[in-house]
Amino acid sequence: MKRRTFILNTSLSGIGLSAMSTFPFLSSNLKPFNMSFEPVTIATWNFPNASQKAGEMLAAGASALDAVEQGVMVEEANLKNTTVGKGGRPDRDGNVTLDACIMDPGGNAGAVAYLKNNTHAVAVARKVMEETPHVMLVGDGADRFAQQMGFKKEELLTDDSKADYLKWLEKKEYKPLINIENHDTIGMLCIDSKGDISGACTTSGLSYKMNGRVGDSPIIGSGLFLDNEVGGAVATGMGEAIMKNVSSFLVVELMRQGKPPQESCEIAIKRIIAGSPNHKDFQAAVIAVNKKGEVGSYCIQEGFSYMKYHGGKNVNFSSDFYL
Ligand code: SD4
Repeated sequence: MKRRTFILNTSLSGIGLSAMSTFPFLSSNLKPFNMSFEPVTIATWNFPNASQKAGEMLAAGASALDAVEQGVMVEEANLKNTTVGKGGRPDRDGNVTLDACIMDPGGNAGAVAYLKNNTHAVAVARKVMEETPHVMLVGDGADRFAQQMGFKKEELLTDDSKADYLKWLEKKEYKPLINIENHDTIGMLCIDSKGDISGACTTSGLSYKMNGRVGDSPIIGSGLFLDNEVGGAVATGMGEAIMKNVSSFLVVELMRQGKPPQESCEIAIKRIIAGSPNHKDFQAAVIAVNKKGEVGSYCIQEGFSYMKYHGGKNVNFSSDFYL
């Protein structure tokens, strides 16, 4: 045993259950024996089935990585969700293209962008993380890789999303709406009973975007960032603003400096606002959790909410907002 590990294990023995919240800075390999943590799941918007799935998996002992993947997959498969997975609205040329990413407690990351033929973009992103030397695959390469990994080709445009698209074509007006009407991306963070954190973010992006457009959701640091020593953050809303400010990374770095998740989220959103004279016209939101399980959330416009599953309770909270 290394000397530092020995000292920590010795000095923490007997502290037991609350050791993680007392010593949130401990990395997995420095945690004392017999320590457990009450798992936490948080997720953007009001998707109770997704947070319930992840929360129940964590309660049954699943890893944060498995729980976060399965949790967001609930929304990818939800045909009523018009901004995630199958049933997501297409770009202006009628193509449904998905963006997703995932991170594990080791700081490993996988992402796909402009994925055209598979509902579960997050599962393909996980394969990129685990089966390739790369972090991100896009377009045809991502599609080919998914098929090589055994994912079956699917049609992502549904009868409903096709009907909406045909209606949109009548006017071809491109105006991102502010809240849920056009933003249902799911970003999720899970902390498991070992105190380890994982995160995922998955979307079909802005409805009727330009062909080829990729937003913040699959970009590590923008749509999602985490550090197992500190905590994690996920973002939703206008991807261009979030990317320009690398908002999820910023939130985690602020928490690293000791700021609580709520203050960290507020600073990150105010950074976007300060650089965007048109911020009244769009939504941007971040949620965050630190290693003590404390949660924060902030956004520009009223109307954003997030789910939290903790201690068997699955609750939707309205976010604080700027305007
Ligand atoms: C994007 N951030 O592609 C995503 C959109 C989003 O809820 O969050 N929708 O820009």
